[in-house]
Amino acid sequence: MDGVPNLTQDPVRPGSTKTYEFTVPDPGTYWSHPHVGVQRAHGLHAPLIVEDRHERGDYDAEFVVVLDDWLDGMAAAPEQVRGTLRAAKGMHPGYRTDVEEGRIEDRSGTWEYDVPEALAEPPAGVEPEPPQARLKRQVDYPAYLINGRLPTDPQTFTGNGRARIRLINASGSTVFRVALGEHRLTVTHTDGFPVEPVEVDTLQLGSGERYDVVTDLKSGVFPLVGVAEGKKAQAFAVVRTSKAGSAPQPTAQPGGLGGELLWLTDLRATAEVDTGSGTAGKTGTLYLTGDMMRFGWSINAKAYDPDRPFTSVEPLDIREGEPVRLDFVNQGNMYHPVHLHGHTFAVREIADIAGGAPTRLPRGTRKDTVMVAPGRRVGVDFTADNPGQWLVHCHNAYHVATGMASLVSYVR
Ligand SMILES: [Cu+2]
Repeated sequence: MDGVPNLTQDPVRPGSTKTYEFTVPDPGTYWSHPHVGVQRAHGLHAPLIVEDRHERGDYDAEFVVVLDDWLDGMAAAPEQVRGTLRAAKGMHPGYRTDVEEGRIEDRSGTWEYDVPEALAEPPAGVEPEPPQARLKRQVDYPAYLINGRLPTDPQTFTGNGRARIRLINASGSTVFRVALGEHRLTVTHTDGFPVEPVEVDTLQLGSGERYDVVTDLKSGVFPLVGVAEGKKAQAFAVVRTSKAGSAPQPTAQPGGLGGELLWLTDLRATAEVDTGSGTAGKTGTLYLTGDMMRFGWSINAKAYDPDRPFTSVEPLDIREGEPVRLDFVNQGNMYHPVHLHGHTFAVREIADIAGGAPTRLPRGTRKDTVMVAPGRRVGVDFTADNPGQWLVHCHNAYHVATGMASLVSYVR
C-alpha cells in the first residue's frame, strides 16, 4: 500500500479508483501524496494524523499546519518549471510575480554553510558565488501558503491553554523556518516519533519533514510564520486566543525567527522509541549526485526511472531481520531532504566529508526524512523489519522528478 507507481502498484488511471487498506503501527503526524511526476506540486496532498491511544493528550488545542509553495495557475504549471529547470543550464528561473505580500528580510545567511573549499569550487568558466546564493538557486514561487491560504487571506487558529502544533512541510522545494510571535516552542515529535522535549524559538523543515511542537498560549493575537529560506517571502497564519486585538500584518516577523534555532543534534529519541546502538550490519552508501548545470539529479549516479524501477538503479539488497546502516553523502551544493519509505530510521552520525571526527548521536532521533547539507555525510540505522520494495529519495519535488531516487530491496 506504499503507492509508488510500477514498484508496488500500477498507477491509478484517470477515472478509476484505488482503495488503500493498512494498519497504522505508529501514531503521529504523517501526510499522503502521489508519486507520479510533480503532481504533488499541484496541491494533491493531505495531512494524515494518527492519534495515540496511549498518549495523555496533555494539550487543549490542536493546530495542523501544512506549509506549501505555490505557482500553479499563477506563474507556470509545475511540469513547465521542471522543463525549464532542465533546459536552463544553470540559469536561475525566475517565477516571482507581483504577489509580494509577505516579503521579509532574507535570513538565509544564518544557515550553516561550511562547505569545504574544494567542494565549493565551481566548474571552469563559472563565476564563484557566496554560500547564501546557493540556497536561492531554486524555484522562486509567487506564493507561500499555510493550509492553502495566502498571507493576505490567512487562516486563523483559535484556542486557549496548551496548543499542540503539527507542522508539515508539503512544499515542492522550500525550506521553511517557523516561529510563533511571542512564544517559545517545545519540540516533542519529529516525523511522527517522540523526542526528549527541547525548547527553542524557531525550527526549520525541509520538504517532507514534520515536527510537532507544544506551547502554552498567551492571551492575544499572534503571527504564525514560515519563512521561505533564501526567498525573501513567507507563509503566514494567525493564532488568536482573545477576542480583542487586531490581526498582525502578513509581513509580521516574530522576533523568534532570529532566536534559538533547533538543530538535528539537539534531538534525542525517547527511551520508548530508542533503538539502541545496534551492531553494524548491511551498509549502503547513497551518494546524492547530480548536475546543477543541467538540473539532472540521481543517486550513485543512476537516475531513477519510474517506468523501469529495478533496472534504472542498483537496488540495495537487504534481508529481513538484519541491521542496516545507510550513509547519505552530499558532495554537491544544494540541500537534499532524503526520505526512506517503509521505515523510521535512527539518525546516528553527521560528518564533514572533507574529514574530521563525525558527530555521533547515540540517542539520535527517529526520523523518516532527514536534511543532508552540502558537504555532509549523514548516517542512519534501521532494522529490516518491513519486507517489501522501498523507495529512498530526495523529497525536493524537482529533484526526485529528474531521478534522485533509489531502491532498498528485501531479498530472500
Ligand atoms: Cu534534492
